[in-house]
Amino acid sequence: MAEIEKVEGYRAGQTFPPSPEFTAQANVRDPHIYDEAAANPEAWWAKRAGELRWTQPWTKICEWNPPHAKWFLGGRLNVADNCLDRHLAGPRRNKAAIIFEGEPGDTRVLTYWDLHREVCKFANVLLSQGVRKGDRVTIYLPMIPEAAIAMLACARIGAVHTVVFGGFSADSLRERIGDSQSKLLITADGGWRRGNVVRLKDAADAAIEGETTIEKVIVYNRMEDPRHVHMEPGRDLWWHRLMEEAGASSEAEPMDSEDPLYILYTSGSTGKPKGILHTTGGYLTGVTATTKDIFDIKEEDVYWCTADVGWVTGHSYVVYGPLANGATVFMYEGAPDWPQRDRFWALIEKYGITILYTAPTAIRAFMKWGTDWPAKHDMSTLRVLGSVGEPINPEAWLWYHRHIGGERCPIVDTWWQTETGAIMITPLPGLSTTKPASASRPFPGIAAEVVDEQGSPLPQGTDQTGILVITRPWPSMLRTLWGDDERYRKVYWSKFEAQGYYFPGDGARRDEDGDYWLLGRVDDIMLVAGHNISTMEVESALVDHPSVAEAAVIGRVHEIKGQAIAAFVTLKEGVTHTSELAGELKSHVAKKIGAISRPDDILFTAELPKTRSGKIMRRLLRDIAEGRALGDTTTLADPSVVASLKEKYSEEG
Ligand code: 6R9
Repeated sequence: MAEIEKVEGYRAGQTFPPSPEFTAQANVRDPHIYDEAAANPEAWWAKRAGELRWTQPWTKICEWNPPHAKWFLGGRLNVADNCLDRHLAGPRRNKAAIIFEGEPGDTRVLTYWDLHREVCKFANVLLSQGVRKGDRVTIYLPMIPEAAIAMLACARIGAVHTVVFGGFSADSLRERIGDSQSKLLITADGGWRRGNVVRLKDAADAAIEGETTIEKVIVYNRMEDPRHVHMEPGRDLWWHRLMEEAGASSEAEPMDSEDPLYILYTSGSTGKPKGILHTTGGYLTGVTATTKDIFDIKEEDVYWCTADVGWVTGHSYVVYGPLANGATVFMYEGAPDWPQRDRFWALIEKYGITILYTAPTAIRAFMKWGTDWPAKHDMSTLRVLGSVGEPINPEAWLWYHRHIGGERCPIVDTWWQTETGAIMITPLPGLSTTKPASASRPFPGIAAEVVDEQGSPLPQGTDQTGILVITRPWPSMLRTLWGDDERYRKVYWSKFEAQGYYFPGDGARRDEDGDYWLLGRVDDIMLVAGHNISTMEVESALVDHPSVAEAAVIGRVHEIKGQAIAAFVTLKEGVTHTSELAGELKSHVAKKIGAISRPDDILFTAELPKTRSGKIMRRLLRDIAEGRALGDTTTLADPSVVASLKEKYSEEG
């Protein structure tokens, strides 16, 4: 297992129990909840669902017709009512629901009262534009409070939102609008990114040019002068004009527990994006319970999840989970290095952020920029740190622990997917003794297993790389793929059809203690001379070297070994790449995890190809290493990165 070594001040194999002070105040401190939930998962989830406000109780907890599940059948509730109205009766009424800072430094605070009013008014705007329960609404906005307002307003009237990340192109937006058959589009004239204006309205216009299902476009005026924005008469309407006329009284639509809440597209590595469908009662139960237990949310917390609302993390852990818990959510529009590389740390100091939830890709960038940036700021308010999106390397985990968490904050490394709706494998911060790079164990009520290709469980503590499966339905699971149930069955349920297991597509191992180690996508796991080697472990060994900032490893076809290991490496600032260093890195990996894992090629690069949510696209690196034409690059943050890598590889490789 990827163990720490050679990090100053830490021992190999060191584990991190929560401090007694943390445990004493934690929302969850009784380890028996694992047993309680395992003994009767349905009863346990029903208990968690009972923490929400239902306007009609359910008559049945779960109905499982593999691969289709329904939860809390017959129950009625409204997500916006639970996130807003429910908090207005008590002291939360005047509490900050959203604290916002834009990239240029503009700030806004919306109390629960304010947010409720805005959502009610916008719900009336949607109704006035002909949106009805079940209709799809596409949201294409920057990271501003209006994104949450638009989502909650849809939920309030029962419209199904589909949020498209504001960094996506007109083509991606067109495809998602077409697939969801949305009738209304909500966008803005623009947003800020590293001092530049991202012109969302131009992309929106291009996306609906010609044949489209979109009838109306509501445009939020974020930039200076609305007169410079092209508005199509009869189709485009200003958000602020509509809001001036909208009434503030609105009844939340009592939704059936299984009514759709949203569709969110995930770009699989191949094929067209999958429209993940989430419904109402089970989803809200999952995100509410996990937010409360895993982030240890308290009334006085200022919680910051740095994900954009365009990703599932933004749906579940910026908007629905925290607001359902009545938390104060901090929202920031821009880049972490604008105007300087300490923007995040400055924000933490300024707002007294107590809980930070971010991604390994961001942490590795911070490591690369050096410790002086965080050291400049007082971050003593922080008390819980979270990680999501990719396996976190032990080096990055320890850096986060020391330089951001001041060695006092528990780290919750949370494994989950757009499809799972809510966090599935995670520490509980007051209970779990964590190990750098292990996501600990399934959240109470979640049943997971690590199996071999045949679906037989692998013993704990084995060296063999297994496949992660979820063995029972859970409330926040996707219900299907929008308009393509066949693909839903095929992608997630056909691999272990006989056993009825959900197949997430990730490799994993379980150690002697029963802790899970997530090893990346199964497609990324290499087979070198008959050995399964996880790309993640080789990457972690590389990142463990003091010169390396980030690494991406792939297996390329090799005549003799089946696959050979190619590593794409970015170096820390100020380090020059030499062939000696390449040799040193190869030996470093061999020494750390064994000669079989020694990389055959090392290629130094300034950037790695990543998706817009920061995940490394190893598929494209395989295309490069095997000299193929590049596959689909539309989801890349910066397509020029792969083009220049391809050139470099053919020169050096
Ligand atoms: C929430 C989110 C899902 C995939 C997932 C896995 C990877 C996410 C992880 C992790 C290891 C973690 N992943 N969290 N791998 N440790 N803590 O990221 O959803 O965008 O759908 O991606 O991300 O490979 O299967 P999504």
